[in-house]
Amino acid sequence: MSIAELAERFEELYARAPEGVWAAPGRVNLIGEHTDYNDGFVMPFALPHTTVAAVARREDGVLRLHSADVEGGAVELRVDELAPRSDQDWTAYPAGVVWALREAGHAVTGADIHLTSTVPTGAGLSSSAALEVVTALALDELYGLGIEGPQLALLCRRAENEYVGAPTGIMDQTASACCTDGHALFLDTRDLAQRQIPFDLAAEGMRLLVVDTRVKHSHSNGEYGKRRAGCEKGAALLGVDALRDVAYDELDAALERLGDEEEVRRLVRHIVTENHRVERVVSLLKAGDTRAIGPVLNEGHVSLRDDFRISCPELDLVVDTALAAGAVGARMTGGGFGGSAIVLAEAADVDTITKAVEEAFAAAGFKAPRSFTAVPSAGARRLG
Ligand code: GAF
Repeated sequence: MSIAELAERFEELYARAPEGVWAAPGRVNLIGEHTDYNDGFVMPFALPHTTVAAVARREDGVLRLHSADVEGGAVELRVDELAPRSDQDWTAYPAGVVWALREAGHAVTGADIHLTSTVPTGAGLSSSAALEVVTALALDELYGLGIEGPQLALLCRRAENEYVGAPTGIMDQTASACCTDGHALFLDTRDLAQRQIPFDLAAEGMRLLVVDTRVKHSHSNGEYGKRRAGCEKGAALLGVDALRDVAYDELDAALERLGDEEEVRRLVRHIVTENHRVERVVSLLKAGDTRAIGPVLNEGHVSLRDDFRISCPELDLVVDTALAAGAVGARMTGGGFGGSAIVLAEAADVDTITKAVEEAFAAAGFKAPRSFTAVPSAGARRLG
């Protein structure tokens, strides 16, 4: 949908013109999974897929939300009655942002919002973060709040953690708010220090495929929270603030100290080795050795599958099939239990790999997967 069409539909819905149109992207994570609530490292990049919102302020305390992608009329809420809720309806994300802004002391007195999104939902590509960040950016600008990207991301995480009730880390919101075209974002989730790492696969004759297994994942099903609690238990048993504080070369000693806490040992091993993998990928990319990140991605998948235990047969099948068909590297990406896998491949092999994965899914009786080539794209911005 064009900006003009979105604005036109806004006028039909709300009988006035929007004050502006904003976009925020979904993301794919190259490496660094489940490290973001352990004060660790992550390395996502923004997708070209975005949530686009036409927005106008209101002064009467009313928040009206409408999505072109969902049946039905606008949902009307009162900003002073917003309170944490546990349903996962799409309106919880923008409403949660308004709630978080007001909790932080910003005098947001209402808004009319009409939006549409090309970010696949339930595919582990951060459609919820895109929805939060586009709302936050629009309201930040319209109300003149002057909140910078990283702070905007923190506010959106608060909406997700406290209003929606999903115990996520800071990666997705930061990726949507702060990524830049042609780069992956190396983020230290402890102090939120960022580095934009050039990531231009096309220039090297390579591609990064995203394969959506179409197994819907959900953060609220409890498994994500269980992993998080297990990591926190590990940090407590080891006497550190967060698992980030366990150095890679101290891992064996740390595992020994955990004795027969088998499950915690596995979680700790994943987090410590995953942080190390992010650092390795950063060094390899800096050295221009892009193909060498393939085996690091593969190790990441094995660690998520066997230690963190958040893969599923469909994700494993994408990874195994892609590697057998000549991929340079492959792994599941995002929160796990479904969603998407990424496949790093030579451009010339993409069709063969895509076909092999489709055939393997058909042979296994799985739903047909959906694949696309991911190009590192811009973060949240005003469109008009
Ligand atoms: C989800 C969460 F929202 C992120 O914070 C992160 O933990 C990710 O899963 C796993 O790396 O996307």
